[in-house]
Amino acid sequence: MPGLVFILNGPNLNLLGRRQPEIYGAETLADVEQGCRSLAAAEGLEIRFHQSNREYELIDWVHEARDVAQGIIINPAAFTHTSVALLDALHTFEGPVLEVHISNVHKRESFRHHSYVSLRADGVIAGFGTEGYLLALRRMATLLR
Ligand code: DHK
Repeated sequence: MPGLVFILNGPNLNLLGRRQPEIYGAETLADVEQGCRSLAAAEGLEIRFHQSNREYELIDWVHEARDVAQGIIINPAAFTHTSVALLDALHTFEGPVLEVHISNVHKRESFRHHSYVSLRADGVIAGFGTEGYLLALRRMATLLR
């Protein structure tokens, strides 16, 4: 399918809106998905939006994206800082990969400053709140044009 983008979300993001709202904001992941769906329609893109607390599920979606998707937007959440396996999976994907963090990870604990995923990502957005997903999707539309 032309213009299909996977938007993948890692652990604890299912609690968005209820989890440390002073850091991650009041929007829920369903709100984020809805915003992404509206923008994707306006940009002529299709999206598949997924969240999992399990590393292997995120890896399996990256593998699935290899066959059907043109781009990946990923907020790996805590797996950002720990997962060589997710990095390796993303290295097998040929299209653009954009990494999103809701919070400004560089303003937080030092263990959040390093990202394995950034070794593959074509662009990184951090600290723009949930609006970061929309910015990433706009950039993805440009890259896939
Ligand atoms: C989300 C998380 O769950 C954290 O583990 C990351 C990221 C930051 C975010 O800002 O979206 O360190």
